[in-house]
Amino acid sequence: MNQFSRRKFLKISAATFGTAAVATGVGSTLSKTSAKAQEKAAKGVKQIPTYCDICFWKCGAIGHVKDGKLWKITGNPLDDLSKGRLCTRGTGGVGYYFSEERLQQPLIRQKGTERGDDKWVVVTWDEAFTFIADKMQEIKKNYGAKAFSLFSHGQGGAFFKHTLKAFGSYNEGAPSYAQCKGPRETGFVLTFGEHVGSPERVDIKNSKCIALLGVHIGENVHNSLLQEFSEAMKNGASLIVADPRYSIAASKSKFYLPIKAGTDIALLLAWMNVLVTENIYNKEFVANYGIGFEQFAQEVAAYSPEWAYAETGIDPELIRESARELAKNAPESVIHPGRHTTKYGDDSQRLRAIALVNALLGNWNQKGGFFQPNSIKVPAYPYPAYPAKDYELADNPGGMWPFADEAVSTGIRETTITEEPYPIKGWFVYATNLIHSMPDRQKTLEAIDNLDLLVVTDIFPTEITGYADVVLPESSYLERFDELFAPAFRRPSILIRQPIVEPPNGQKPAWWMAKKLAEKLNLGHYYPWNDIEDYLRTRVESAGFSYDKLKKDGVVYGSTKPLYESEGAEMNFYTPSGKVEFYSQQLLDAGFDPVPKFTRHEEPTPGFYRLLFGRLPMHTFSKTQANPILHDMKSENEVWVNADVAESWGIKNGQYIRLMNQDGVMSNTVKTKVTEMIRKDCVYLPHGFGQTSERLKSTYLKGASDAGLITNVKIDPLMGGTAMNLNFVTLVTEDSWQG
Ligand SMILES: Nc1nc2c(c(=O)[nH]1)N[C@H]1C(S)=C(S)[C@@H](COP(=O)(O)OP(=O)(O)OC[C@H]3O[C@@H](n4cnc5c(=O)[nH]c(N)nc54)[C@H](O)[C@@H]3O)O[C@H]1N2
Ligand SMILES: Nc1nc2c(c(=O)[nH]1)N[C@H]1C(S)=C(S)[C@@H](COP(=O)(O)OP(=O)(O)OC[C@H]3O[C@@H](n4cnc5c(=O)[nH]c(N)nc54)[C@H](O)[C@@H]3O)O[C@H]1N2
Ligand code: SF4
Ligand SMILES: [Mo]
Repeated sequence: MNQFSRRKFLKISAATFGTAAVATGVGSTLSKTSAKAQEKAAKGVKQIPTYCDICFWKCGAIGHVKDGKLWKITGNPLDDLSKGRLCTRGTGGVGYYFSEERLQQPLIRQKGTERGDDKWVVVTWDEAFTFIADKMQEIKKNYGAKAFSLFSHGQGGAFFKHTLKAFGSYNEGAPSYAQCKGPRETGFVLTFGEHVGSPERVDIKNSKCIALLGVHIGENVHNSLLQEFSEAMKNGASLIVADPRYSIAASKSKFYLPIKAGTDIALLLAWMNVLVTENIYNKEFVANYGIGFEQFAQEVAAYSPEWAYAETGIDPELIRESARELAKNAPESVIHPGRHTTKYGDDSQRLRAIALVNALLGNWNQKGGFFQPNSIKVPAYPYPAYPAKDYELADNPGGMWPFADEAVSTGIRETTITEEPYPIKGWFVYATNLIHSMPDRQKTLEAIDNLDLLVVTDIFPTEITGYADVVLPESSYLERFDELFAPAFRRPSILIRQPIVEPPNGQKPAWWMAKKLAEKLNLGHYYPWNDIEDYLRTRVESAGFSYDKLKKDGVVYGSTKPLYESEGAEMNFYTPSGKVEFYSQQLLDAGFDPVPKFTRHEEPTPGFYRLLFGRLPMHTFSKTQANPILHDMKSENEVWVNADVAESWGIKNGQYIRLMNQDGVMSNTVKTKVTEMIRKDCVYLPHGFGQTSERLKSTYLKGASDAGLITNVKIDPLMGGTAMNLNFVTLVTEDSWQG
């Protein structure tokens, strides 16, 4: 890194100077005083509360500006999600500011080039918005306002959504649903009538027994979750981990179940079987709140631990003992539902099975199980009404996925390709690298090919920006105000994001871009506020809180309602029956299994291994690999290969190999991690590496991409999620890829 070269240094210090002033409210006076006085005023340390954007836990944080320069970012001790500490990624977040690879100016694809040619013309903001607005009007004239879709993952997406709705465009999607937590929400809503939500409502710090099936807490780092998990471990909670890979969490477990990938439903059915047949389920909870238990009990009678052994490879005694451990500690025991649940195509049913075991433990609204979350309803800004939506949304035409309760990103992609029920001709992509986050990349490219307009807002020249017609460079979270964050958690709260430093090259925040675009579209009246702070103040004050206090503390809290039944939490279940549905009539009516069934998934042929993937503690998806600080910690991933398998191939630890999938797609070179800590029938690759944007030099072809190898996808018939653990790879050594 040469970010401290003199030129850059001057640029940074000048930039920081002005912004620290804004944040402390002395900007106007500073501008009138002498340079010397300004210098003096900039001395010392200023602390500006905000919330982190390196992942979607959105921890409360404090930006420290020392002598006018960005110094560090730490956890906000007033905030429940960070508890005063940030994770490695949160701390390293400042690297975004120092990166020299950031997008700096708006770009328009050069006339006469193809999407993906990566040939650009630098334009002014005004030129960019004129270009976009003209194109939008043309598309609207030809296809209607419905021919647009927003894809977004991040707080700033709210402003683009507002502009698009004002234009009459309601279509949207995000990979954080149909490629992530969708099946979990469906499985839980079907059973308990409520979402798990984010942050998850799991009362893990009070749990006496925790089970994790394919949830790799420790590598998956969601700050307070990890802190609470450690607290529970310290307090002697027993841990059950089912994972084909000996994860960090597995290394802390009392029971480690090296399960064959794709067979979790068999294990869950066997646990239900043990709890019911040994009569150790929570009878009071089931009697008070359950419905359909008799039919359910009959169904699970068939799934003995011996039956499950044949599917999962887990010793029947281990299945029994672990089920008894869960029961012994109930209701202070919990199966954490995980988050990234789009794995095999029957995922909503797998998550329903997880919900059902939890229901047998009787842990809903109970200490050590799931608590009843609290949130502050922050009233929307009083905007003019949007034009009526007189068309069906394009993400789930005909409601073909009847239990989807958010928009299906890959459904929009499909509609864009097929033009059924109508053409989608414009995509707005905000802070989501669709090339890396939606599986079956060819389909994404095919859909992009069918567009008349692709606008991408990002902070780096990532893969998705390469296919754009217009690229809008956003200021990073360290440099901007943003939408408020009001999580549903133990205590109801509102958090604010505010600038700590000025953007290094005049990049702009989402709210500003969305507002300017609205003005170009003659929709300026949809932004009756002039400054983002007017907007934020109006909303915070209309929720009954002091905006000034929020700015000063970074977080404000409302009054907490009871979390547990024992404290008076109401036991309402928003299912059709108003009960916990052990047997689901609504699933049966829609043509699905009322109690989950086990289905066998395709297995790898000899010489192939199931491709599993997950997280590294120091990176988030594909969005942090170019952050210079986090890049220094880990610049490429490694593929985990079982030691016996590696030996049979003659592959040594640290050797570079390639992976080739069942469809002949070959990965970039990747280092092998030869280990005993993974089953022989799978390999494991941390997600987010092997990026292919040549303009982003620090990440270009560093490591291998799981996303590139995921060409086989199954769609969850309940909610439209794309299952991604259905791909098999073989190992290719240098002599063969060269020969
Ligand atoms: N550091 C970091 N933390 C993050 C994120 C990040 O990018 N970086 N992302 C956040 C987000 S949005 C999400 S969704 C979560 C994702 O984190 P999790 O919800 O924990 O989900 P996965 O990534 O699917 O979990 C991967 C684990 O599942 C195991 N596994 C794979 N297949 C199977 C199977 O068939 N059965 C079983 N029992 N185990 C299996 C893998 O070996 C691996 O240990 O992480 C969150 N936390
Ligand atoms: N193969 C595979 N696919 C997956 C997963 C997986 O593990 N493997 N995980 C799935 C899961 S759980 C999830 S939640 C999704 C996540 O999917 P995405 O949300 O699409 O995650 P990223 O790929 O990191 O894309 C984030 C993009 O935002 C940009 N960015 C970062 N900061 C800012 C900012 O401040 N402003 C703007 N405008 N842009 C910014 C980054 O440069 C990057 O291009 O992916 C899903 N898809
Ligand atoms: S868990 Fe880490 S990366 Fe995520 S918001 Fe919190 S500090 Fe930031
Ligand atoms: Mo996710």
